[in-house]
Amino acid sequence: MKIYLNGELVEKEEAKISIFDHGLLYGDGVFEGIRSYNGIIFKLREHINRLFESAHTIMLKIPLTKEDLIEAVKQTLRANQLKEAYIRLVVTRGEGDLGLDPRKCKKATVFIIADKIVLYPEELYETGLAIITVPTRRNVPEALNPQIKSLNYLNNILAKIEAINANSEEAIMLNAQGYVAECTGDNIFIVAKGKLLTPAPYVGTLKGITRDTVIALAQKDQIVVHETILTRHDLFNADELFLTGTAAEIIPVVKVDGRVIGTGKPGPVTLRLMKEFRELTTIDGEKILN
Ligand code: PXG
Repeated sequence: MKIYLNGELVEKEEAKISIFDHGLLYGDGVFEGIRSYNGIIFKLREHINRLFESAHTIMLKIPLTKEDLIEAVKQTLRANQLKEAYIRLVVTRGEGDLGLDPRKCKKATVFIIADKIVLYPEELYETGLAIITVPTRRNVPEALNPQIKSLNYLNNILAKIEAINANSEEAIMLNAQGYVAECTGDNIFIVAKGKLLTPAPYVGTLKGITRDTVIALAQKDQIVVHETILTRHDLFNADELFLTGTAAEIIPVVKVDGRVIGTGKPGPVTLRLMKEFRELTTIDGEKILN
């Protein structure tokens, strides 16, 4: 496996960074998880734009232009001869000293990993997931805005541990007020009375690229979409519920905290969006070879 590290492609064993890197010492950095389908990188520009926005908010200077970074992602995929891949793009504050002061970090560290994609079993897309709400609340935007895709994932990892302890594949996280925010690595949607509803980003969610894509597909299908405030009661009484994320794509949920959602089977709107999303991944994106 070849890793892109600070402008060079190196073997995995040689891809090493300093233990003084503030990405490691403090989680000071930003990242993206991107996917390629049959040699087409899905929504690459949207991911690059979000990376630059996250970096801008934390005042981290990415030492490459957007175009250079796009080229570096393609180069990494070509070097690994991967057509179906999960791509991890990471920019850290770089090497500093033991203090928090980011001014000590003279140059950001940039690396790109292109690996095989690990998928949920296909069966789960047919039967749907049973998931739970966990006690750990999503970070409040006033402290660490979930819209920043930072290397600080401990909040989500704590929630993931609670889900694992309860034998659940995913965890629904509420915000500090008790409204539904998102899952540990996925956004949440419900279908209620023919409308598609999802928590607004100000509730405390990442503005997922898959989320944006699903909103656009639904609007094209003339489905009314609301970015709003949702309670657990809204989830329990929804007609359909599904999660969205780069790795999971669109995955139906049929049970939340023991309550059956709708008919207990993936619903028609979910199935239609899943089909349309999969079609889109075959055509919409940046070709690796060009
Ligand atoms: N919310 C959070 C908190 C995320 O980290 C999403 C939603 C979905 O966003 P996209 O842009 O992918 O539609 C994410 C991104 C994992 C894993 O291993 C998942 C993410 C990030 C890192 C690891 O499950 N998901």
